[in-house]
Amino acid sequence: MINNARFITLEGSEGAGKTTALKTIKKILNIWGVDYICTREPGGEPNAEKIREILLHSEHLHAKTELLLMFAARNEHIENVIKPALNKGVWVVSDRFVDASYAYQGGGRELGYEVVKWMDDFIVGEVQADLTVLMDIEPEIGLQRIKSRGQADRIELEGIDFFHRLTKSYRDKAKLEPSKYAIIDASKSFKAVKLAIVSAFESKKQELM
Ligand code: T5A
Repeated sequence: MINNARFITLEGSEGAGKTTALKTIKKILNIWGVDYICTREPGGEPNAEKIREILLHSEHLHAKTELLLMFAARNEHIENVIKPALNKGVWVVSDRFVDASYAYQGGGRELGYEVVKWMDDFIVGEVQADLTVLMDIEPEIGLQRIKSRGQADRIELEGIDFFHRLTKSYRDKAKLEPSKYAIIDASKSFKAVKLAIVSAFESKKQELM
């Protein structure tokens, strides 16, 4: 934490409902009277958005290139958006952050935990999330939900084993620091998911405010 501002991240496999969850989080923060910005990864600022294009729409990328580009985009995002906001006392809500690299590149691409941890220490350092909302879902359900959306990006085209590995990595990471996480059963109905998020934020309110 820098000043009193808090850093909240939203994570989960494809189609877990992060975009939908973000709407609920915004409503909660509005009720709490918090000054906040919403951002996303990969992206969130001009250079990082250019890197996002390469990441999601290149025909092929080597796993190590993918990892390096994720962290290159993240460095721009941290230095130009996240740190300045937190330093001004503005909360930051990011749709994905470093846990996605542990899950997708460490787990999915099988680069392993240690290499991502090294990059995390080097690039993210102390700018760690105060709260990570993990939208936990079995990949088959999430992928079914996004099937009708049309053109899939490069990562969405991976096989089911990739998504099983990344789902496990998300869960394993959350076990390392359980108090930092709100794990939401994202397979439930819209209403049940919304209630679970509201309840998780209520129970963390004293700690965060
Ligand atoms: N990536 C990212 C890495 O590999 N490493 C990294 O370090 C980082 C930061 C980003 C990609 O980059 C990868 C991960 C991703 O593959 P993106 O376009 O930003 O790509 O995609 P996602 O973040 O995956 O976002 P999605 O739009 O795919 O998923 P969401 O936001 O989780 O899902 P959402 O809310 O759009 O919902 C999907 C569908 O499900 C329905 C919604 O209406 C929607 O149709 N839905 C529900 N249906 C039934 N019940 C519910 N409870 C529902 N909730 C939502």
